Amino acid sequence: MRITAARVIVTCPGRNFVTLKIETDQGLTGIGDATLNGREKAVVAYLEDHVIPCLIGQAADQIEHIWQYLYRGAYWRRGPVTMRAIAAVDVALWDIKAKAAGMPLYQLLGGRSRDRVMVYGHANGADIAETVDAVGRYIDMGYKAIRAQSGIPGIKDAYGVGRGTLHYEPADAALPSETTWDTAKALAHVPQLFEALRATYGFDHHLLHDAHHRYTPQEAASLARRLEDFRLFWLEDLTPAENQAAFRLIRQHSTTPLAVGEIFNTIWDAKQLIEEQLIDYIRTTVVGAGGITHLRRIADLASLYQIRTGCHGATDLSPVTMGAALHFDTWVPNFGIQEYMRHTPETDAVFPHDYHFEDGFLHVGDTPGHGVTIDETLAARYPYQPAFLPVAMLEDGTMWNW
Ligand code: GCO
Ligand code: MG
Repeated sequence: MRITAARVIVTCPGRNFVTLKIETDQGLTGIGDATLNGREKAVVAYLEDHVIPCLIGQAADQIEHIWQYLYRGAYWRRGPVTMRAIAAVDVALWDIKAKAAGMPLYQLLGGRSRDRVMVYGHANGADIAETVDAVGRYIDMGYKAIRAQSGIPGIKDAYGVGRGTLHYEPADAALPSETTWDTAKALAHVPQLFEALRATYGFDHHLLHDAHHRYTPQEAASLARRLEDFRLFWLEDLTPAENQAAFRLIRQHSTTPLAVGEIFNTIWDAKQLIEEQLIDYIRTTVVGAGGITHLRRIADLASLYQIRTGCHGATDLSPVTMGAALHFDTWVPNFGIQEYMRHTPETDAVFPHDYHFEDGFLHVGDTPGHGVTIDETLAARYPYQPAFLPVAMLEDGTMWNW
């Protein structure tokens, strides 16, 4: 089975998505997600100019060879653009292989390790009272695990606080919007949020929090320690992880479980964090790190150290990534949790899929392939809209980590 054609489909049913469709001489097709939030066109150009020409004529069933061809063969390795392009090819080829086998993708990976996949949703509010109410709504919807973020007095547009309740979208403007950050205010506020949540709902649900890379290692250690009594499922991205050794300081001071990795591209970004057991959950997902082929290597390394997966699942990862991730989650032995930010009905209509949510869990479908398709006629009705992620600044104008 040879690859005869491949093309990129860009659509914006409320937000931008980049999808690669691969066609074969057997009539089988497959799709993969290549969306890189706020930098979509860079991946489109990389795919169209540098990847697709190399794919035509290759054997569609040689997924590993094509992966190595695009990774080693490019000479220029890693990086979010390259690895998302590779992921799109990889997922489309797994989709084709599973269709050819007449099996859902999780069967090709080795079959089920579980019946269903626990997910967490995003509850947010302008202040603590609103977030407490939002968490209650997620509990009512059946969620077992909920991420909680709230506005912080004195901080303009604190990370994670949406404008709508369910469909929070950070990439919201044609140029980056400016938000502010103040660590002292956040450190005083976040423990109050979790105190209020535990006082209201008790300890029967998992609670999570995302610090979005804002703290220094020392500040991160102090926050992790102060949150211990509220028994979080995890505390995410406490400090930027380019310096993996920075997590030693946090680890020495707290037993709060730590999650990192949504912006990692390869196993090398996580190697020290995993080998020194500096984290508890690895957040990298299919589209972020070169597809199923590479993500399973990261998960296997993590499993040696009892580190579990917690795949990134924000709305900027399309339903194609969510579908592929659910096959991965259903198979991976060291599964932890899956993030699930719901897509809008418009997005769901462009990407028909066979997974479904029930009682706090996502259930993978049994359609051959990864179970997600694209309605190209509908997709064409939603042209690309420029949208950047915000930037964050301190009060004096110093650039900070968004
Ligand atoms: C998360 C993330 C997202 C990111 C977004 C950026 O934990 O879900 O931090 O909300 O900010 O994916 O594109
Ligand atoms: Mg995050």
